[in-house]
Amino acid sequence: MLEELQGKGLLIHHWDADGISSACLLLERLSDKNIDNRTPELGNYFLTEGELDEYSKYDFVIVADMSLPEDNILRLAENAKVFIFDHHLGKVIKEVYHNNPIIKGEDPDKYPSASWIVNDFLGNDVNLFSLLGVVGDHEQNIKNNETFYKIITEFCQKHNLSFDDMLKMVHLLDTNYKLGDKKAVEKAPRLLFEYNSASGILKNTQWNENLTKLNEEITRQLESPADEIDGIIMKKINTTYNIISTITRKVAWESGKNTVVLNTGFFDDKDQLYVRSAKNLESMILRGKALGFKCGGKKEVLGAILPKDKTDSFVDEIKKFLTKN
Ligand SMILES: [Mn+2]
Repeated sequence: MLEELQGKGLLIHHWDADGISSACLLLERLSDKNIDNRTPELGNYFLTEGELDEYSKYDFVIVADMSLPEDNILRLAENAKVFIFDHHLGKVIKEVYHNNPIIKGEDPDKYPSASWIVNDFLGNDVNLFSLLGVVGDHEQNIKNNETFYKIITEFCQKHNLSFDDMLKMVHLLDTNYKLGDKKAVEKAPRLLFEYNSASGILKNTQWNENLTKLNEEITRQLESPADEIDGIIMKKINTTYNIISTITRKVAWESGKNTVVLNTGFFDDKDQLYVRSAKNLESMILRGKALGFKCGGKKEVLGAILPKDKTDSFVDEIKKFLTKN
């Protein structure tokens, strides 16, 4: 299906290890085509007007590991053939080729990453890139998925790798977006298939330097004191790095308490908010969406991007929600 594509193509992929691995697999298969790859503005789960405009010159567009809004997809489909490979929740877009087993009711445990879905579609054997996406999206938790942990373990044994090597590789890939380096994210998929091996990835000097820098910043931010109000840990940080999820996880796991982290330094005009709680946060995620914020997460995690003048009131609502019985 992809092999028959004509003209100039664009691959739009998520900025994380799964998005990069999925892009690598697609670019490898389409290496005889004229194809560019881009990730959206880091932190945006949609395309801007400028991006939509620029991307209207392509003959085909492939989207990997991202659930872009339906109106974005339909805009792209006005001029291009569009293909989506994804595993995020959302609804089927009938007008394009939409390969997302999860929204068609399949078991998410059988399709744990976009890289796995892409690899399956391409008819490849299990390989490093199909598994890096899986490890990237689930980290240690994949050990609870019997089928996939077995596949990963067998692959590692065969290639003389440990699970920690796999984790290290995804952490290295993720340094690019965590440092806010969109260009480096976009270079990564082609680098991956040039390396075509774990050792090339593990030895990438830039990514290793990035990882050291990020770890230093995370340690520094964790050392600054947090407030505790009514049993809720409230931590404010100001960093240009995209490390809020890591910070929140560490603070919450160490304290064992409901944790609210606010980063005022990532966007110029917006704040990043992250919440971890033992209380089911789904109603607050819906509340955030109803207020028009970019807001998502799962039962135990809420992430939101808030216009700076709305931050205080939404944080207050979260605090009230967490303290009421
Ligand atoms: Mn993914």
